[in-house]
Amino acid sequence: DLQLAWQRTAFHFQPQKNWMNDPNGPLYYNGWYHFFYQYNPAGAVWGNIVWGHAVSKDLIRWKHLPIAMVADRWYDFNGVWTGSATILPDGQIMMLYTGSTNESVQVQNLAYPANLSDPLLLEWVKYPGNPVLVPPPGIGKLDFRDPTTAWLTSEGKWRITIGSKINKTGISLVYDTTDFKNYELLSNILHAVQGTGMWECVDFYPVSVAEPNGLDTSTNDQSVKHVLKASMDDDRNDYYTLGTYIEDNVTWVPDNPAIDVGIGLRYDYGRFYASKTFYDHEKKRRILWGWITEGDSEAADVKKGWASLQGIPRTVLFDQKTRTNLVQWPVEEVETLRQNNKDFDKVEVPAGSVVPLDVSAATEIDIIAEFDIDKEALENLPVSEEHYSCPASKGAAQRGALGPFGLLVLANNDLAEQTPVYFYVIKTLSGSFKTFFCTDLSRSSAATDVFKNIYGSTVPVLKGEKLSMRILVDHSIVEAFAQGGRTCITSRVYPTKAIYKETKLYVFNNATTATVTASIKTWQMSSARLQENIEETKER
Ligand code: DQQ
Repeated sequence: DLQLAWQRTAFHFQPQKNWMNDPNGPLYYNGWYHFFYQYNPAGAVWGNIVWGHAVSKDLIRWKHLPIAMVADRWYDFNGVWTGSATILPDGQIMMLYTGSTNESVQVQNLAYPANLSDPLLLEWVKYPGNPVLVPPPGIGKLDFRDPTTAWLTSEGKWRITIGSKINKTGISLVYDTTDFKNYELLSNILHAVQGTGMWECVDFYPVSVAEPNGLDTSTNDQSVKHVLKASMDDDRNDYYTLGTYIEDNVTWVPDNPAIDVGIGLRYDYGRFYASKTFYDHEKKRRILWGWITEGDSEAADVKKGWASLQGIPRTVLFDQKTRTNLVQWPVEEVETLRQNNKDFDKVEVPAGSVVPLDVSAATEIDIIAEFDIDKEALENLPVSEEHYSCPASKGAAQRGALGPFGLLVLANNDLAEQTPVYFYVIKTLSGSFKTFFCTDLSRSSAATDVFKNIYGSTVPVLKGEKLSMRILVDHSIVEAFAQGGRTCITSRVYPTKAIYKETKLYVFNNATTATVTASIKTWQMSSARLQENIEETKER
């Protein structure tokens, strides 16, 4: 089936076949980036979970390795679930992961490389004393999973946190250890938020408020804020909040309780779940991996023989301009795939128009676009909907004075299929502007069995800044970043007509009054997988 075959990506991480979910234990060791992931070796649906493993020199071109850990002990018999790596100062690697036992109890286990002088870390040993942690009193047997990377306390102990819930309150438990084998449960919890349900895949790390680089997980001084992230099992989204970690109290306090974990900011307003960061000490950056689920039917996944992608790894930094959010940006290495640059300088896009962009291929493309709104329109903008929201709007078809405008990706010739990625600007009752960034899947596919959400949220725009977006399109995935990565939207798209040579790119402006001027740079992306590329070429 040509349409299903087209959905496989050219430069996103995915196993050769079958089901994948959460990123696990990412780390940099001895010249290689290691990536482990939740994997079903037996099919394209969730189940039989083991740890897949791959390595790369650049986070983009991956070499698949044998499965790192299988479910071969009573304490992980029902699955080798999610975990995190800690690299000790002496170079040892401690891998803590959740096992679902033969009785489906969630416990934490320790594993380590059999041979640290093997840079590929092919073989993993499970500690004979496993499990190292079982659900403590008061915690449900099914509510205790996904240990974090450990960080050092000022006393020199290692500290981890593990997500859970009590009734409907999401919480994160804290343990101290010196050897990763014996643990002390602390009486304080790191944080709790009522009504948020089970916290999966908690992540906890410092960001520098002063420097444009990432920080080792143990860094803790006056120049940091701490990010707490939880993956909400109830609504399947990753929420993060900036705050302060108070070591003595073993607690973390959000900067703004109104946007606490599970209430406020999301890493991504599309599909993005169970994410995890690690510190890349080689390049002094913190890198975020996120699992990108499918938005088609399970039957389609079974038919194509695979399900899920990982997003392009992103560098994460505190936004020193707004000071209210993080910025996320695709790792710079992805730019090594860029070729055939085409620039479209100052394209006038009058209200209500669509302008084709002559790029030879638009299925594997990196796009950067900047928009200027004509001044008069901005000044004369009437006060509009105080309560615009991407998901609650009519998408790119809903016209306002100052938007929507942006790009139509994965579009075909007659625009029967199109995925608009756009800005929508309103003037609020107080007279200030508010900018929204959205992706509209409602016309993305003629297929009826795929999700057609309208995704998005607000994006902070500071005085004097142009509106800018970056979009990575790779067959069935579209990753969109606004204002340098303040707001991100990842979508899965399943066109039936806008595929292969029929995939086109347009700039559009569906505002009722304002003309926008767009400056757009595009690059065709070469494949990160040489072999698959040859196959695909044959197919065409
Ligand atoms: N996936 C794992 C769990 C985790 C969940 C099981 C999140 O450890 O809580 O595959 O997607």
